[in-house]
Amino acid sequence: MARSNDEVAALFQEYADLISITGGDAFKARVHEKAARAIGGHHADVGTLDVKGLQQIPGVGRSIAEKVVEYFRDGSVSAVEELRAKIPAGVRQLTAIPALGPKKALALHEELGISSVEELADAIHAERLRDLKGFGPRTEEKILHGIELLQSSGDRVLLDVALDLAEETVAGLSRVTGCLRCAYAGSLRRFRETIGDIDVLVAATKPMPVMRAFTELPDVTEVIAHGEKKTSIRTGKGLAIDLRVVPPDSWGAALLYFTGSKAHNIRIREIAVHQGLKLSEYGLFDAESGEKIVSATEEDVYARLGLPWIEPTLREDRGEIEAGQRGELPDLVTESDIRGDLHTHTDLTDGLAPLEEMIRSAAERGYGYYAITDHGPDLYMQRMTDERMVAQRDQVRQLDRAYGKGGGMRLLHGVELNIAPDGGVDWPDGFLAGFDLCVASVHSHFNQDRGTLTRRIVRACENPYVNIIGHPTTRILGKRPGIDADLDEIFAACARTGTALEVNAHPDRLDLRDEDILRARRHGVKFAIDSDAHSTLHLAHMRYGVGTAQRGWLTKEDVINVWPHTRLRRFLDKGGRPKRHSVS
Ligand code: DGT
Ligand code: CA
Ligand code: CA
Ligand code: ZN
Repeated sequence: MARSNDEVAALFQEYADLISITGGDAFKARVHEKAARAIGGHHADVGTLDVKGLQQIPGVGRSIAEKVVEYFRDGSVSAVEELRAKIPAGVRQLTAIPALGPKKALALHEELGISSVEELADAIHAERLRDLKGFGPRTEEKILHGIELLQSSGDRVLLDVALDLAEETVAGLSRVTGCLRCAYAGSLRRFRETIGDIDVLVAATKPMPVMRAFTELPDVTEVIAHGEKKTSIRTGKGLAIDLRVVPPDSWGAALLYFTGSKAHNIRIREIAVHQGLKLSEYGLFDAESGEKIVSATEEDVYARLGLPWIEPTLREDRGEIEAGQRGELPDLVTESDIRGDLHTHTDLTDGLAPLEEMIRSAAERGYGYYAITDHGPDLYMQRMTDERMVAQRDQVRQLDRAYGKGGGMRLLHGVELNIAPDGGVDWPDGFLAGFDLCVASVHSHFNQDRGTLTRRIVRACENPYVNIIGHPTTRILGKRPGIDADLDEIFAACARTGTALEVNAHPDRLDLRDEDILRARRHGVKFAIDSDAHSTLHLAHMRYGVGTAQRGWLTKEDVINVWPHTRLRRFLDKGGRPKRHSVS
């Protein structure tokens, strides 16, 4: 994915925020926000396009295209710089607080002179916001909660950002003469949802050439430590990378050690001690003689400890060691097992690409089936109508005939319904019966009380046409906490009604999260790992969903979009719901 697209997208998003903060034209702000999304999801690197080429991107007009060119020519955009100069950086920082929009941020600055997150927290505690219009005790509470969320995500970054950087780093170091093996380890290899720092491991007899090449990588902004065994750098995005170079013979032991987790390492070291052995990043040794026993591969080390090789995504000391000892490790779902994507959008609603482009990209991924699930009419601003939906369905049916030929990719026409505050959805049963599948998601009223929220989602599960609960907790990492509902009651309802829970693969969401997946699985729930793609690029997010599913111990049997088309269809039938017509 082109990093320059992300940069430009972030710049225009900031510009839109700045326009709003300064009380500028709301329409202009929206136009730039839309352009930010379009550029972020564009398949080609915008740094390589000229004004004309840029204008081919939907939502990008002449003035925006010129700003993009200016950015790559001068390294900045004067219109953005002008607005930046008007607003103290602290006020812009305020808008990063979930629950605090640009308008409120500006009011706080103008009325109370607040210009940093710390000053805001102090002002709330001193009850100085009470007299301000539009800031009740409930708003204060929400802001404080938002500050907490912002600070707890601290300096950790999202999985996709870290993975892109790690893959570039590994590719760069692998080219250095003398680098025999190179891989990333740490939380990234375990696919944790956020990453503190990247850990890279190299096997080489002479460490210094690799260490030097590492400090000279293009993105390095600071060398934090530079040595024979370990070198640490900081990169442009603030993310740090630790590099360890080990002798080739220690590769397996080192990879095991630096993959972690710490809790997993401690457990296997205990097992070693019980057997009169000593385990370190250099190998497994006899505790008394100090003689090395094994160290070359992870398999060797695990085997000597009486364990099968354990998938990195399981290494959290959540029972994987005991399961390994009993020979009962789960046969985890992998990305190549995924036969299709069951939650995706087109430009009929808020997606960026037209139907045919999305379908073509899905076919290129080798899928056996693919569902289009644009938003229903109840979601604010989506302008969906019955006619548009039916027209899309006709198109999908036609494309299905073309793509499905000779065992190709089957197309399912679906919808992402909006779960209303009372648990109802956009359409009555008669209309829903025309869809091949329905995803249903919560998109508003996140703050209902626990009982209401629980009943709301349970009612959606009980709808005979709802097949998948989309992004079930609605959390956005670092921005919005998950809803406060009784998840166990929801999981039980899913199992009872034959409704799958989504593992939303978008790196901002990863919802359900690993621990909730583990809990849901115990209820016997089935899952759908979906990209929720709003552009062709997002289809590739699937890998983050699969990693998260693995962390939740999911097997092929648990995941409905691993199943063959006919078995999937049976599941979608929810035990014989009334159908308008059958397509299979
Ligand atoms: P992060 O960076 O916060 O996302 O999480 P990790 O797991 O990548 O942690 P990090 O970078 O501090 O260390 C990488 C691995 O090195 C960690 O997963 C396990 C191993 N490790 C680090 N410190 C210790 C330790 O004190 N004891 C043991 N047994 N292993 C450690
Ligand atoms: Ca790390
Ligand atoms: Ca580290
Ligand atoms: Zn969606």
